[in-house]
Amino acid sequence: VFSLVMLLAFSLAATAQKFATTPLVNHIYTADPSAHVFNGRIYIYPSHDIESGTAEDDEGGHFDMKDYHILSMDAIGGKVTDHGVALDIKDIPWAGRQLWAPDAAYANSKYYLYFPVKDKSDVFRIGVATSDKPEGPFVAEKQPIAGSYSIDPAVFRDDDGSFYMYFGGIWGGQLQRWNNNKYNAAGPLRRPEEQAVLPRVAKLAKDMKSFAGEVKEIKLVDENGKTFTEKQNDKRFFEASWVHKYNGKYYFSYSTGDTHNICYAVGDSPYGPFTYKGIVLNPVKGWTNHHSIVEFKGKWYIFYHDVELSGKTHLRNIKVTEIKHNADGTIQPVSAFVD
Ligand code: FUB
Repeated sequence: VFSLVMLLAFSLAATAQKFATTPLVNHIYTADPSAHVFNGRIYIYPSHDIESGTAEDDEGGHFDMKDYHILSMDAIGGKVTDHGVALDIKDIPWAGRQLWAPDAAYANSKYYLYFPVKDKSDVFRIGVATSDKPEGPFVAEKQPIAGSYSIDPAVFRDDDGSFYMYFGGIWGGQLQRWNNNKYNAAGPLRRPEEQAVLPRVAKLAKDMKSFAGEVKEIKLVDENGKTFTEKQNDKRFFEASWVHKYNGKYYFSYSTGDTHNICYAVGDSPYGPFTYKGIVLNPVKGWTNHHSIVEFKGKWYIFYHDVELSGKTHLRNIKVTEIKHNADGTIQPVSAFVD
C-alpha cells in the first residue's frame, strides 16, 4: 500500500497541474500581462488587443494595437478595475505602428511604462513613458531608449535597487536582424542547426530612461552548459522574457513561440547564464503564450493569456493561476485548459 501511495504521489507531482480559470476582464481584449505589486495592490500592464482589420501575416501584422489600458485588483479573484487609456500611440512622437507587450517599474518616486512599438521606418524599438501613478496616464519620451531594439521589455528590480531590462523576440519581433547590437534589415532566420538567437539584457541607468551599459546577450544553456540550436524549438528562446527571484536565484522565463511553451531557466546572476529547468506553463489555446510571474501575499502567481473569449489568435484575454516552487527550487508546471 505504501509503495502504491508513493507511486500515486510521484505521478501527481510529475504531471502538470490542470486548472480552469476565467478571463480577468471581458469588456476588452487583453494579452501579455505584466503584473506588479505596487502599494499592496496588483497592477497589470497588458497589451490591448483590437480588431484593426489588418490582415494576418507571418510578421504578426494583425497584432496592430493602438493603446494601453492598465488593470488593477486588490486580491487574486477580486474585482478588476480598468483605469482607461493610459497611453495612446498618437501621443508617442516617434511611433509608427503596433504597440506590443509592455512592462512597468517604480523608482525615483515615479512609475515607468516600457513599451515596444515600430518606429516610423518599421523597426521595433523600446520606449518609456512616466507617470506619478501606477495606472497612468503616462507621458512618453520624445525618442525611444537609445540602443534599444526588438520587443517584449521586462524590467526586474534586484534586491540592491538595480534595475535590468530583458527583451527580444524573433520572427515578427525582429531580433534575428540584430547582431552585435547592429541592425541588418535582411538578417535571416537562423538555420535549424545554428545556435538559436539569444535574449538580451541591459542594466537601466538611474534615470530609468536609458541603458547604463551595453546590451548583452543572455546565455540560455542546457544542463551541460550548451546553448540551444534553432531546431531545439521546444526549448530555445522565442519571446516574452520575464525574471523573478526566488531563494536568491534568478529565474528567467520565456516563450518558445512556435512550440508555445513557457519555459524557465535558473542562474546566479541577473546577466545569466541561465540553465534550462523545464516548462512552467504548457501551451494555451491560441498561438502566442506570454506570461509574468509575481509574488503576492506569500503565494506565487502566473499571469498569462489565451483566446477563450474570441477563439481568434490576435484577440486574447488575460488570466491568472497560482504556481508552486518545489523544495529543490524547481517549479511545478501548470496546464491551462478551456472547455
Ligand atoms: O502582443 C503582441 C506579441 O504577441 C507580443 O509582443 C508577443 O510576446 C506575443 O504575445
